[in-house]
Amino acid sequence: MPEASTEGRALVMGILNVTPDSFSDGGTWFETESAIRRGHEMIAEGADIVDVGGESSRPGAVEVPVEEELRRVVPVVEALSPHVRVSVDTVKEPVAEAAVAAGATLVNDVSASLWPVAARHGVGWVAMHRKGTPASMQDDPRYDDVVAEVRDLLADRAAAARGAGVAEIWIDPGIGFGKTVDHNLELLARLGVLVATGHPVLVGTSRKAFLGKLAAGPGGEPLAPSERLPGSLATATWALQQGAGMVRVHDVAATVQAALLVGRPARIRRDAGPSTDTEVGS
Ligand code: HH2
Repeated sequence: MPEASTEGRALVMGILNVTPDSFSDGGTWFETESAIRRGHEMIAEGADIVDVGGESSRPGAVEVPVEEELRRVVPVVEALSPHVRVSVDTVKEPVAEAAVAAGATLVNDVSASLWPVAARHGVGWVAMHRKGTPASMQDDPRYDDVVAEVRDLLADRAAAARGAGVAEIWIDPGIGFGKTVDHNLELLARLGVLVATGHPVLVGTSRKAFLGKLAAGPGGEPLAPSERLPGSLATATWALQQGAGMVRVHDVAATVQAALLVGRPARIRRDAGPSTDTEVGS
């Protein structure tokens, strides 16, 4: 199971939304040709996996009919899968099936319910936690203990998938899916609880709303998605340092650069003792 790239860093999954309405890149890669071009760009930037999605899961998103989702996703998966590992971001079984037939080898499933598809075809599966549906999930979500609830659901689903014969299972806390800012922060703070399940952990914080709110400060105007790169990098780096094996991001080049650094200072100190290098700015 691929939990590290050939460079010894954690994996970076690049987000490719072939949608008109995704919260950050909606409309940008909606045409098949521009989506394929963006996929190749992400490969050049170092993406280990390209995650192709044809339906937004942002709060309030409108459901896309199967035929339309297939039209968006399948040609892009077909074009990219000879060049890079491709995952399909869908909650619909027929779309997952068609994407796998077109070359996807990982089903990225925000509903944590499509493991039978992965089992049937011998591909990997990402189980993400969410509470509610896009229509309602941000209406006052509540938990007794968000970390325990997320861990228990994901561990149950992963056990079912393992029992069905799925060999590669990732778990994902589902940052922003039925969670307040504090829930997201608690999940990040105690990510080790998910890592301790023994399943590889995927985390997606990229450009999400809580980063815009936190950066604005109390009473401030939330930052737009395009202004959230610093928070995206900080939280991706944090997640990798806590033991996540993969991060899902819009900004592939910057994240690959950050991921290369994770754990490196500690390794250098351990291997070589204190540095005497005083070089500055070069
Ligand atoms: N977040 C989004 C979509 N899919 N999959 C996983 N495994 N983890 C996530 O955190 C996750 C996900 C939402 O982000 P995005 O795809 O950028 O937006 P939209 O749903 O509006 O297309």
